[in-house]
Amino acid sequence: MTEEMIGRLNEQMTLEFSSGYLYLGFAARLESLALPGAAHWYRVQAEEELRHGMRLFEYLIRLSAEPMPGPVPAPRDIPEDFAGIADAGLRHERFITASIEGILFYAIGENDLQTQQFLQWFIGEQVEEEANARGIIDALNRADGCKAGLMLLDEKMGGREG
Ligand code: OFO
Repeated sequence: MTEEMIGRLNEQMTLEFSSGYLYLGFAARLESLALPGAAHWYRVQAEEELRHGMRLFEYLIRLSAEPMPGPVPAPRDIPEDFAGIADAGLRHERFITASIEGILFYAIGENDLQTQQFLQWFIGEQVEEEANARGIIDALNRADGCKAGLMLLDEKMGGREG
């Protein structure tokens, strides 16, 4: 594995941890907005992001490369309302998908078959991540500002298991 590849995987690992931090920021804002179910959903998502980061951590170790977690920035510009948060979540997941695809294309160029195979899991996971983010936006659109619809969505999101 090249130094460049190790650097890219380390960067992705840090991005996954950063995603978790961002979603914790979302959860905190949603608690302030009295939407505990949606806040719970993003808390669980934050834990999932930690597991994504750990997959990269363990992969680097398996290949005798040292994982080097980078600085995780404080979540900034958290939107003021739920609709803004949902949009920001989808934008973020699209950014993560593009980042993973970039590493995969690099692995293809390097004939690094192991990393190509390792990244396939993330490619599939990102389909799910984007679908979940779109699902929240769609549900909010269906509620169309109706308080009862919003409460129902909040309750449903509160049922997410870890
Ligand atoms: Fe790790 O999938 Fe979201 O960011």
